[in-house]
Amino acid sequence: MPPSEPTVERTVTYDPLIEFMARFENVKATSSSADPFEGLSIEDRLKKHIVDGIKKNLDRDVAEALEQYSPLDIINEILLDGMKTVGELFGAGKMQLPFVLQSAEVMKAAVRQLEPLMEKVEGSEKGSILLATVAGDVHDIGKNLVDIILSNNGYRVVNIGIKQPINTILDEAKKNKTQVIGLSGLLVKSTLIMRDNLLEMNERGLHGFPVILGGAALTRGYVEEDLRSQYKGRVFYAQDAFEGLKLMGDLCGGSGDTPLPIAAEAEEGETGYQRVSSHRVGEVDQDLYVFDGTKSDVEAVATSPALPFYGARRFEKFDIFEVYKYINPIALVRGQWQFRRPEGMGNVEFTEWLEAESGPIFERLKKELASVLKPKVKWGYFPCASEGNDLIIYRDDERTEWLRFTFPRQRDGKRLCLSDFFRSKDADKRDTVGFHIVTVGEDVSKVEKKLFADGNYQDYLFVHGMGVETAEALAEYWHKQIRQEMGIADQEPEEMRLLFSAKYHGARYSFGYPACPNLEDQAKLFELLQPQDIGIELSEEFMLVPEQSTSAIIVHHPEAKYFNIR
Ligand code: B1M
Repeated sequence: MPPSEPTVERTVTYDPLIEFMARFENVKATSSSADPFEGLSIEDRLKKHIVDGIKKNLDRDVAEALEQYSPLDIINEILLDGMKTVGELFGAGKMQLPFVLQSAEVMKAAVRQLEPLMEKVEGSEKGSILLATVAGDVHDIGKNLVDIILSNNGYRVVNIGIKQPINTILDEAKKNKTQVIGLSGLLVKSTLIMRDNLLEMNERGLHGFPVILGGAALTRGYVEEDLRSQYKGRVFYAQDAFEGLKLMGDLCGGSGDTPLPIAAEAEEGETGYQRVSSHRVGEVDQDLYVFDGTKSDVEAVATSPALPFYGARRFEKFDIFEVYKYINPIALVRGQWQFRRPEGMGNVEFTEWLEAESGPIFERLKKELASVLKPKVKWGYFPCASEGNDLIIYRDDERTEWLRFTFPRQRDGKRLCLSDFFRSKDADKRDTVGFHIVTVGEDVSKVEKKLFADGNYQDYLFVHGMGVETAEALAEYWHKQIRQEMGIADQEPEEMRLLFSAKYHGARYSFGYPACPNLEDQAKLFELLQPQDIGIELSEEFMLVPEQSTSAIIVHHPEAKYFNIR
């Protein structure tokens, strides 16, 4: 996948994080020896455990609190108050997600200590939600972060996992008597599945469930205008886990609004909002694929690289520490670990701070995951030619058509289409195209699962981030090998930040991204590369399994850059 969101032209602008990238390694954590709990009341000590995410002596302080308070009061009056402060600090930009997760870990540990001492009291929860990633979508982490934040803020969460069909979602919501349904999904297709789910709920008269939707491909407008106009119940968009928490507060009465009855008693929902919008998510017009004879100004290059070899090969003997060098620290630290600039912090200070916070974590995980991450690559080269919006792939005789990809064309502007970067079918010689698919294997998912189940939330986030960004790093690393093999390594950037900004000869485009949005094209890539022998399978919904895998078509044309299709 390209290193960041695709834009027509990629530009490198100054960012304190760029400075940070250069200094990412060799940072040591600092520690202080003073006892921060000294002189505090038991209530303040417990809150401090939560807010500062300190587990040391938590069991001792919980035991002391039990001399004065019931277990339920400790949770509701003291610990949740601490979590409320955590939420407020996060909302005000004064606390980072990894520390929120650390607080949630402490909360979970305290609740684990108290739970055996409590009778389950009906109504002791602030509210309840069924969480699922929708059918066909394998993305887990976003939904699990929502789970962590909600369950450690007093809500009952029934998390039924990924790829969940609407029947299971509704059955489980009814069986578990949850008040709200929360759906997650990162794929464009998931936005359509969410719509179908809501329509199905209308049809079954189950619009009594308010629904919260979240995930990257959604927009607030799509949910709060389009979907609201279609769902007879109430539907909300949550940009992140904390918006989910706020919505749950509103919906379940936690912040003063009228509480919801449990869904089983509320099957008849109210009529929803009637706002209409023409905004559409997840649909690429068919006519973008129809070639009307008007091409872009891109001219296929006169000399194209000779095929380094024909067909697919595999490589598995990686030094993982070499691959780590290609991890984009911004994608890891800001994208995955979600470290943000603390309020009021200047550029230089921010760079130092990020280094001190994330450097040691990165160094630790590089070592800890060295035997867990198992990089494997399958790649290959094929003769090809363009015909309108199509890219034709030939057998090794260079005449027999094997398969063809059809790409969309920009409707206006430069009218770019991926196929334009290749020689025409009518030219006297064939062009060359590369493909690759990479994975770091499935073991890292197992580690993640265990961390999540054990309540080690902060490491769960960190390890997940390392896993996916190492997969991305491997793609970056291998693309460089491919440029060398193709003989187009003539514009190699000297600095990694320029590599991450794709400042090299040619480009790699991942299916599912704007220039080649059809995820179904993964099936053709599978036909060409046969990556099953490195352990990558294609799910029915065209997702790669293991999750930490990515693929691309490699274009050698010097003008090939990322572009959007409109
Ligand atoms: Co890729 N990827 N990726 N990817 N990836 C997306 C999802 C994509 C949207 C990028 C894009 O086009 N701009 C795009 C899908 C578009 C589509 O459907 N066509 C895409 C693609 C195409 C692909 C591949 C198919 C590319 C390829 O190889 N051909 C490939 C598929 C992999 C597979 O099949 N296994 C692929 C690969 C990868 C990596 C492995 C390199 C890596 C990890 C993927 C993974 O996580 N499994 C990756 C990444 C990192 C991304 C992006 C950049 C980031 C995803 C992420 O980790 N987010 C993503 C684009 C994006 O999101 N901007 C993209 C962090 C995570 C914590 O956030 O899950 O959104 P998220 O959850 C948030 C909020 O959304 C919200 O709260 C959470 C916490 O704050 N939220 C809720 C979520 N659910 C909620 C529910 C709620 C409330 C809030 O209440 C119910």
